[in-house]
Amino acid sequence: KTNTPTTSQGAAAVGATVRVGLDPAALQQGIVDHLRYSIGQLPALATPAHYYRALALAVRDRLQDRWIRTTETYFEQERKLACYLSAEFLLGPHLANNLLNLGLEEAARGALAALGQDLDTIIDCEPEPGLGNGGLGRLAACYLDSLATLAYPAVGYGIRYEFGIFAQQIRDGWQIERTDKWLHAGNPWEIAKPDICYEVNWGGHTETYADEAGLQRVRWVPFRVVKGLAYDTPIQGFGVDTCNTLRLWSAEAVESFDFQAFNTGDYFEAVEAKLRSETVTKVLYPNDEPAIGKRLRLAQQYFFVSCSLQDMLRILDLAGVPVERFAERYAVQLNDTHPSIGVAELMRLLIDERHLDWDQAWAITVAAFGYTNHTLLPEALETWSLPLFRECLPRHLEIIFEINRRFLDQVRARFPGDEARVARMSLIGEVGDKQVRMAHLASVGSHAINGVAALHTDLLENSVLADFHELWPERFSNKTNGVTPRRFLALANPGLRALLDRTLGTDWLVDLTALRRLEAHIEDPAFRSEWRAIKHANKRRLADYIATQTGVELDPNWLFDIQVKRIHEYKRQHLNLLHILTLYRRLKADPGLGIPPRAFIFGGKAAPGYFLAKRIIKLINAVAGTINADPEVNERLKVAFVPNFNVRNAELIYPAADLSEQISTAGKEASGTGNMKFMLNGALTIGTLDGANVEIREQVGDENFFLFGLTADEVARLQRQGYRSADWLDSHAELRAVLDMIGSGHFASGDSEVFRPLVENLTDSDPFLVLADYAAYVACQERVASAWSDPERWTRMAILNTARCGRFSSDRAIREYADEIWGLQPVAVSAHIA
Ligand code: CR6
Repeated sequence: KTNTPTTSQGAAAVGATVRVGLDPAALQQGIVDHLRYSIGQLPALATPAHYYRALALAVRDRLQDRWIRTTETYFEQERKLACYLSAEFLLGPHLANNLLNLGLEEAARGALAALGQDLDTIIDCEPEPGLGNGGLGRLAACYLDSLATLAYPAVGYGIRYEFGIFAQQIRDGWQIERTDKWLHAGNPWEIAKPDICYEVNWGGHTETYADEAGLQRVRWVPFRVVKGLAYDTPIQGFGVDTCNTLRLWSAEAVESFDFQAFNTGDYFEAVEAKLRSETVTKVLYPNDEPAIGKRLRLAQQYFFVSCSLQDMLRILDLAGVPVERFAERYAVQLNDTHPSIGVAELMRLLIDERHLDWDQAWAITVAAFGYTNHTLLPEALETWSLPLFRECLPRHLEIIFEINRRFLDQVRARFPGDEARVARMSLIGEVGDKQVRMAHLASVGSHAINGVAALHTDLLENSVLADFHELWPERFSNKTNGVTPRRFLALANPGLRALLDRTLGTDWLVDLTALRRLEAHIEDPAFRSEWRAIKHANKRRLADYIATQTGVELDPNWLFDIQVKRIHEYKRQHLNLLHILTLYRRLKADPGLGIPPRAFIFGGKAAPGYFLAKRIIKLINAVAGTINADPEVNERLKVAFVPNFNVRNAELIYPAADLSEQISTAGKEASGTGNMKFMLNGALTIGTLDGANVEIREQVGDENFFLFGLTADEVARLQRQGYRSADWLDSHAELRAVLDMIGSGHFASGDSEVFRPLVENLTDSDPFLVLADYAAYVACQERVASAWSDPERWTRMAILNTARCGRFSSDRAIREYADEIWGLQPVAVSAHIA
């Protein structure tokens, strides 16, 4: 396949060639028309932002026939549909991606040029839909891209947050959060479907009643009802006519006015009630791996899951398929526990509303659901306090009690007399205050449970979900994460894309294992030098961006050593800093020291309430300020913090990396996906044996991966034995000196308070074993420096990284989900309307 569309445009047959033609002239006409008829802008006064909207609308027109035809095809062919339930979809800008997937890039460039506009400038006008925090949300977006590209019938279901992830500014070195008003200028990609809406109950109590047949039934009498409205976004596959749907729900008050209250004169009470309803989808919780059991978060989860399941049932009704066959028509995947209330909600819908009996409803539920776990961190495993849960979802609590009663009977039958096990496995936790354990609900209610990298699945089976694995080993499997090569190579790295197309042809775009054929070119010096030129240009591009954003000037000839990801203690940005400061001290002591010049680049957001993470950002910026201004070291070291790491600037960052920092405490990072994006773009990894690093190293071979640090087993053992970070300090004078330097206020104009909490965290408890891994990390960085000093060797290793990244395509991951969990077949869509 190539990157041009494989079928004719459907509209041709209905005589609308001019309207949605794919040639530059037709596209130009579309832009001009939208500027006039949709936007109402005089061409002479149109800004790039106006052109962005006009082009986006013209491109959406060109998706429309495919989109409708895809929906129609699924409906007609009565095929199984994958429903990916996720509280987050970190989509990133749509325009460039849709142009790529439709094969319209050159046409768009030409059409705009004819109008005196530059495509890249126009692309930069798009506000980024940041409806996610990090890896988990971006994974969902990559999976949508692969599902459509592989022609799998699928829908993404989620929340249309009015404010996505906050925009990060850096002021005086500190993170400042600004609200993300991504919908401010409208969203040309979505189509509101006000007729697709559902009522969602909240609070109140339950009652029993006898139905016409005299059977006892339960009725939920809610305290409040909110309406969920569908907003659809097209998800166009690459090189195919399949255009799937992302359906996001927005909350609205049931009545735009409470007329009762209005008539009694309580106008403001009525308006307030309306506002309360609409807060449900106002804002994304900005916590990666969250711990907080907030009522509004539960409301968000229940709201979107209920709308989605009601939608599935409605579509089944429309197709005339009896509800008993729900699981034949839907595979419902839970992206972490966030949508796991779906297990109880589907039971409620089937029993209370469709009047199925318990056993039948339960068989359907378990057959339909699959659960993906994304974390082992105990503080990130979702639980809800029982009283809160009862107050918000009284009917669901009853259902969960009944699921639990039957489940624990099963456990007792299998393991007689083992009450400790029963307590461990219960859906209700009794340690301290009682809680509902969402990971247990998801596990009991799903026929398939998976982790997101081999090591992670292994740890899941042997720790957090060990009891469940013992009971149902057949439910468990691994599905190592993947990333889409369309966005993270073709779009992000046009230089490399061109080289690959020229060298290998274009099938790597839909078969990433084709990059293996690059290995045949590794020994070609001309190829290596082309490779280096591309990397150099990418580094220039990033250096320019960093200079405009931060004022820090970086030299593209230096080693670009990059760590971008959420700021978290377990990800150990502070270990990276300790290495930088070690080099800094060594250079200060010996200015003639022969170390290769390096630019250390960081980026990432901290949860607004995460005290230590915010201090780490401040410390990075403080160290950057000191080092960059010090002529004794700044010809060998520079440090930059890229503000507001997001999908858009990620596309500039990954292709510019020489070295990818994946240095989490072993056993803590479930998979990582940034590690794969760096590899795809030819960066070498320095990393621990954690998450998907393990598999990356397997693919590239030990000699092409900079490995250091304790293994997950060693970490666990050390912590069991009682880890004392002070022991590591005593034996390492250089480490002690670095920590003293941070503590002394050296980087804070003498203020010895700001960084004290960070230093004390390391010296007193060091929960993520930063000090234990310090010496190995510094030594490993010396191996990096020595490899870097041989550019030919480095380039060989870099090419090999790209060549061996085939396994980490989201296409591979999605095929595994489809084959092994969902039982899903691709469905060819042809947009040709005969
Ligand atoms: N924070 C994991 O920590 C993984 C992604 C996607 C995470 C990360 O290692 O790559 O999910 N977990 O599987 C959660 O969000 C709970 C993440 O992004």
